[in-house]
Amino acid sequence: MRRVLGIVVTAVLALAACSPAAEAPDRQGTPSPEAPNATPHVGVQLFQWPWASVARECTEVLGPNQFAFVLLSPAQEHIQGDQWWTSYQPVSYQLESKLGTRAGFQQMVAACHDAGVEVVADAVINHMAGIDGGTGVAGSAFTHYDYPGLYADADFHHCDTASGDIENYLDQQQIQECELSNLADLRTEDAAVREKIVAYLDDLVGLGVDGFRIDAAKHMRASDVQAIVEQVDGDPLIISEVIRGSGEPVQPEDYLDAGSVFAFQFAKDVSGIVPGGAVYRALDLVDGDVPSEQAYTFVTNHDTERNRQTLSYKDPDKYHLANVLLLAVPYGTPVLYGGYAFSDPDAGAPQADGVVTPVDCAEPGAIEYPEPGTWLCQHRAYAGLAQWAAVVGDAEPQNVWQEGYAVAFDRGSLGLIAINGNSTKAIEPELTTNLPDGTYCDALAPDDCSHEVRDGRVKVAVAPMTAVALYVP
Ligand code: ARE
Ligand code: CA
Repeated sequence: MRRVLGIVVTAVLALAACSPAAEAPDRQGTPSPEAPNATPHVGVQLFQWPWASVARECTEVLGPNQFAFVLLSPAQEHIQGDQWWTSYQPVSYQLESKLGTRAGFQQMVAACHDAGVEVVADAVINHMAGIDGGTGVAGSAFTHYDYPGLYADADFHHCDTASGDIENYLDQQQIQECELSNLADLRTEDAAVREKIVAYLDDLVGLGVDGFRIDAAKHMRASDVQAIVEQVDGDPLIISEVIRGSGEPVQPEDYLDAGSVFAFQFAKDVSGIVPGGAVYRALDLVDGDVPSEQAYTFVTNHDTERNRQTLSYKDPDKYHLANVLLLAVPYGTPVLYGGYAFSDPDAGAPQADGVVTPVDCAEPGAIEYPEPGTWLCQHRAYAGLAQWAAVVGDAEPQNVWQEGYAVAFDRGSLGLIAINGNSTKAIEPELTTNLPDGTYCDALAPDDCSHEVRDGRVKVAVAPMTAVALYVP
């Protein structure tokens, strides 16, 4: 589907290129008949958001701002506990969790689709729970290797490291057949296990889910992941989570036959470029380690914001510019992030009686040091830039300008962005641009419509650690 959209944008750009500048809109918000069709491609991970809140976000924010998809937290029944990571310890494949009920899930998918937003579920299929036993949040009793009606002891690997855990990431067999933090490791090579997993994923597809994040994909053979996803109904988008570890025998590229992968390398690179002041190197980011069409790029996810391997809301200015770069450069499919503030990395989202309470977003950027448990909704600050990204599509950077720690470029003839990575000095360059003459608003500050393009030139004032993004609406 995304490939088809790619063709559409190319056609639209070809048309736009033919339309004389004089016919272009001269004010943002009053598109002319020649205004381009936008191609949404930006997604957002709404970490630990309950289904009802996701539904509302799709309707009120994501759809209207041209977000393409939302990535959910796991939907299946899980162990009890206040920590967020209970979501990653499945107990059964019933869609009853701290994030909502099966009916709520179904309503959420429908609401998102009505708003034009696709839904990507988080599929935890490498393992079941990591504790000795208990009762899941929907009432299913289990022990470590026994999930009545689903899996029994023979469905799990029992590897021979001393702890039963992965102890050496240089050993492929350990990575894939030992336990990741004591999590009961499914024999994903067995037909009977695959059948159960496929039935679970088919159930989600039946509810309208458009794609899957494959959690801990590194810990399943790439051939297992491929065999499983090939059996799933329809043609869902597949994004495998395979963190590149240097020298490790299992790497993201091994999973490209099964679909796409998360681009952890991009997250690390962008998190290195911004604090080092090398924002001018923005366009180097397009040389990613996996092909652009199969790379899902991000600045942070729920793991890296906790282990500090990438920038996060805890680095306000730098995180902001990293998110700008994420959407500005033509590499991969960007995934923004919306989570909650925390001081204890284990702390779950605000909840009552084991159920996450409705999301109440803080004003974007309003609080520098938010209280733990504050819903940050970081993605909302980029709603305008998501529209910018939808309009520029996959157009190449042109008219690249660079000075000190700042960089600016057009994306084709429909959008321009200027990014100032200097932490103390404002800039005000006069740039050459392909944008048609007119008055433009800043996608990052929609109330600022002071930007005048005349004869292919535009002067933009950019404060330290901020950006200005203009586009043809
Ligand atoms: C929790 C407790 C553990 C306890 C376990 C079982 O923290 O102490 O033993 O429960 O009771 C999440 C949390 C874990 C949590 C788990 C289950 O992060 O803390 O364990 O849920 O509740 C590797 C994997 C990668 C994985 C990361 C975390 O390759 O797939 O570790 N990421 C996904 C999710 C996580 C989730 C899981 C997988 C499990 O995104 O949120 O765990 O479903 C190098 C290697 C990487 C390795 C990385 C970290 O970089 O190259 O491969 O990532 O180190 O170890
Ligand atoms: Ca495994």
